[in-house]
Amino acid sequence: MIRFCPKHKSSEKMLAELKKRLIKFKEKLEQSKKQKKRSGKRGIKKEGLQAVLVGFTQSGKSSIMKLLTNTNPAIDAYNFVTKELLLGALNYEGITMQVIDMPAINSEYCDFGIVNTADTLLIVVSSLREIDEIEKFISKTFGKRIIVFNKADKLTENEKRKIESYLKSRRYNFVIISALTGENINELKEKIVQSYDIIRVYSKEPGKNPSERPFVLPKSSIVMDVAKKIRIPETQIKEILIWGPSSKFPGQKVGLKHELKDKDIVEIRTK
Ligand SMILES: Nc1nc2c(ncn2[C@@H]2O[C@H](COP(=O)(O)OP(=O)(O)O)[C@@H](O)[C@H]2O)c(=O)[nH]1
Ligand SMILES: [Mg+2]
Repeated sequence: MIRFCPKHKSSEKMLAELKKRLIKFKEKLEQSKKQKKRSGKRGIKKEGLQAVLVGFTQSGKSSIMKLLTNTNPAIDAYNFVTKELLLGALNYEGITMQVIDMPAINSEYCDFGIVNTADTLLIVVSSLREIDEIEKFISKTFGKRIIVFNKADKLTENEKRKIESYLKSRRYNFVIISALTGENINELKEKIVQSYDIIRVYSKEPGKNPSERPFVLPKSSIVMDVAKKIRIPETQIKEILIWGPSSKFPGQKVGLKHELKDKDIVEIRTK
């Protein structure tokens, strides 16, 4: 429009206005370019089930990351060693989950875009007062929370009991572990799985052992959902037998609408 605007006295005002708008527009363009660069730097796509390790420096996040996943993060007695987040896969009983080792929650490197959207927060502490401190940083999160009290190897039995009863009284979902000795690491893995709204269901063929890998289904799934996963058409089904938490007795016969529970075993017999 500036180019086509007639250049004479009566259009001066209009031309000045247009030039002002052009400068503003260029500024905006520059800003949005910068923003794109910034957010593109650490674009990690959320895939499946995601847990993120949060806590202060030296609490043992990277040591736990190493135990949970196939990664090899830097672990040090220096503060703020982790400056970039690290992505790893946790394989547990046939389920694959994403775990993220996040730089210290109070450092500029902490990515709250990820912390705020994670399914599960692993709140790593080695003293009780850290919990309240961390909670100030995670008010905008919606993931389930697990307090991971680390460095249990440094505690006496008496200290452990006191910490346990405090955490119970606060109704925290917690686990007391040691990344050094590996104490309670499996309990931690189990708690991570249970924090997601999923159930594990094993299928079984007549006369055979249950499958090694479970089907991972949303909570309150029914037998029909498993039949769909195995691609057995409804009309082909003769009977359904069930073992595990949702059964009244081992090998109970149920219908397609039977609601499943975590760790159920289902046998679908066809005609
Ligand atoms: N005694 C003991 N030391 C630990 C444990 N976990 C981590 N540490 C030590 O604590 C320091 C910080 O560990 P690191 O995993 O780097 O913590 P981060 O800063 O939270 O990532 C290192 O010197 C570790 O060896 C544990 O369970 N017991
Ligand atoms: Mg670290």
